Amino acid sequence: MHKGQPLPFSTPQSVTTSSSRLLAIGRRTYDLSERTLVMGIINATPDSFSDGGLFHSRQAAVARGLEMVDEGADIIDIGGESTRPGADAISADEELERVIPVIEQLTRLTDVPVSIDTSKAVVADEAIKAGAAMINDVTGLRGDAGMAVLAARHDVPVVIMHIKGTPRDMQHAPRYDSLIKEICTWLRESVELALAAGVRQKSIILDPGIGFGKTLEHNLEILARLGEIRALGYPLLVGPSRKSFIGTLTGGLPPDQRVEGTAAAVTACILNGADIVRVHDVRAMVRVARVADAIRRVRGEE
Ligand code: HH2
Repeated sequence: MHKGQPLPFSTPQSVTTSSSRLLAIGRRTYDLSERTLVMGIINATPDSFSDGGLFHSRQAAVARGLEMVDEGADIIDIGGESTRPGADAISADEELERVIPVIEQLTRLTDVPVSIDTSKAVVADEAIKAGAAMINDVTGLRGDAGMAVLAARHDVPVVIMHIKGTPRDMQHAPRYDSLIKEICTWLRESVELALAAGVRQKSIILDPGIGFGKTLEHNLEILARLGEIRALGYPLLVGPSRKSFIGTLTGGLPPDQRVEGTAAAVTACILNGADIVRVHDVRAMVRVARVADAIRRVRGEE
């Protein structure tokens, strides 16, 4: 098995060495000290800011998932509820109807792990039963009191993302006295909540939540100071892909024309310590990640 390929779990290669940082997701174990993982985004929604409506049909979502696998995705993240600023919440039934058939079909066709992007425990539960192997919760386990226990019960990795407010109100003039300190304190509290519920330490991944209750300046400060968040000691996931701060910085380009801006942000993420990047443009960002990883390696950092 050559470098860069996922290691099958429980083979001799997957034994932890002092320099490896292993993350087991479903049937795969990734060594985060080797390279940055690329998580491909599928929004099975009619209204997502970046690709709304494109993958609303089951067939289109599954086809895009398989395409992302070919393009080199390490994880496929499937969400059924848009979290764009001002988005309306939807019912659990509607969310389940959107995501479960896609997860069932996709996990039958690939062993690249699927993550469920939801803040509802009942959706995460059904998604895992349908084949998902990871939970991505944009409320950092605070949106649903049952989420932490559910993650512990299924013993799956969980992404704890920072958000200030709710998707409905998060962009109404967000203010921080000390941005990075407040994010770190908030994430630490969610980690405590997870551990108290029985989530294993090695299953926790942190995310500063680009665009979730943050201004343009906040997003830039987070990207520049990611190392301070990574110092909390957990793998770091960052999701800058096609977000509005990139549109603003590039003269108001619409989401589908933000690929170069996303490439710059992904490079910054990797050079500043991201372990996983969550992106729409998988083929392009896998290439970006390989170059940024090579530069990071020269600096002698994992
Ligand atoms: N961003 C979005 C959704 N989920 N999860 C994590 N962990 N980190 C993120 O930055 C993140 C996320 C928003 O982007 P997108 O999924 O493209 O849009 P929408 O929420 O409108 O579906």
